[in-house]
Amino acid sequence: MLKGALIGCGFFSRNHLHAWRQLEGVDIVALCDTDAQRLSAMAAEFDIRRTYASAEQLFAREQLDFVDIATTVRSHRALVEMAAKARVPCICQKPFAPTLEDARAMVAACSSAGVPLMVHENFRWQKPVQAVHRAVREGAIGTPFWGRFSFRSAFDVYQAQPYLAEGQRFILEDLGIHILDVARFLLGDAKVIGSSTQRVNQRIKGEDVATILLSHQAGATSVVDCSYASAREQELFPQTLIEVDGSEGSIRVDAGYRLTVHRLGGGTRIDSCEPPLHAWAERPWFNIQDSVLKIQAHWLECLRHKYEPQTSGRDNLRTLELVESAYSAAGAPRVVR
Ligand code: NAD
Ligand code: 89V
Repeated sequence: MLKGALIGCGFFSRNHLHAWRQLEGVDIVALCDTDAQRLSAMAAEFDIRRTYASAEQLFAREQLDFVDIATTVRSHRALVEMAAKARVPCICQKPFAPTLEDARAMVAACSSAGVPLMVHENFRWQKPVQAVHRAVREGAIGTPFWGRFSFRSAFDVYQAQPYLAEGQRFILEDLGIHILDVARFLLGDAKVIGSSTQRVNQRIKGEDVATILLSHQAGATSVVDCSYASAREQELFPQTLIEVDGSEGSIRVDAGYRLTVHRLGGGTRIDSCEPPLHAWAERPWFNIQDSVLKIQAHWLECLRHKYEPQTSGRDNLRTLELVESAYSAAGAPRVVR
C-alpha cells in the first residue's frame, strides 16, 4: 500500500481525493491546508484523521511514499522544494510555476534529490484525447500535417475558482496551458509562431481569449484557440474539440464526444468517446474528473515501476515554454507587410 498526503484542500482537491479513494493500493493518510475550516471539512468528508496546518509539520511527522500538491501556483515552488528536501516523490498541480525560472529550479531540486516529480497535467488523459492519440499512433490518417485544438465556452468558471478573475494572466496560464500540452502530446514538440490575446469580459483582470499558431518539429502546423467569452447555443464546457488532418485521412472530436476517423478513399468510423461518469463525478465536469483518475493511476504505475511520468516536471518545462512564448508573441505582434 502506497501512503500519500494531500496539500491544499480547496475546490479541485475533492476530485483528487475521490480518485485516490477509487484507486487500489494507495491510501491518503494525511491532509494539509493553511485554512483550518477547509482542512477540517475535507478531513471529515474523506475520514482522514491526520491533519496539518503547515507543510513543514507534515513533512517532519509523516513517513510518506508521495505527496500530492493541489494548491494554487504561488505556493508550488516552496512546497515542491520542501518535498525534494524531505526526499518525498511529489505531484504538483498545474500551472506548475508562475515563471520558467521557478519551474527550472523546482525540476533541478527534485532531480538533484533523486525525487520523482509529476505535474498534474491531466487534459492529455481525457478519453477523447487518448482516442485521437491512439488513432494517430496506429497510422489511421497517415502523417499528420495540420491540427486544431479548440476550447470555447462561456461557462462561469469564476464562481468555483474566484482567483481566475483576479490575476493579470488568465486563460493562457490556466487553460491554454492544458490545450498547448494536448497539442504537444498529439503532434509533438512545437514552437509558437504567432499569438493573440484579448479581454472581452471587463470584470476580470486577465485575458479570456487566446489564439496561438504553432509549428511542430515533426512538420505539422496547428491552431490552439481558447475562450471563456464565447456564448454558444450549446454550452460545451469543458470539451476540447479536435481536428487533425493527415496524409491519409482526418480525425475529428466534435461536440458531445463524437469521434470521427475518416480514411482517404473511403471508410469512416464514428464512435462515442464520452468518458465514464464515476459515482463521485458530475456533469459537465466528468470528462476532467475521469482524467484525474487516469493521471493518478499513471503516477502509481510510475512509482511502482520507476518510470518517468509522461508529464514529469522536465517534460512540463516544454509546455510552460509555449505558454511564455505565447504571452511574449501576443505582447509584441509582428505585422508582415
Ligand atoms: P483553491 O483556492 O480552491 O484551493 C487551494 C487550497 O490550497 C486552499 O484551501 C488554500 O488554503 C491551500 N493552500 C494554499 N497555499 C498553501 C500552503 N502553502 N500550504 C497548505 N495549503 C495551502 O484552488 P483550486 O481551485 O482547488 O485549485 C488548486 C489548483 O488546481 C490550482 O493550481 C488550479 O489551477 C488547479 N486546477 C486544476 C484543474 C485541472 O483540471 N488540472 C482544474 C481546476 C483547478
Ligand atoms: O482545468 C482547469 O485547470 C480549470 C478550468 C477547466 C476551469 O480551466 O481551471
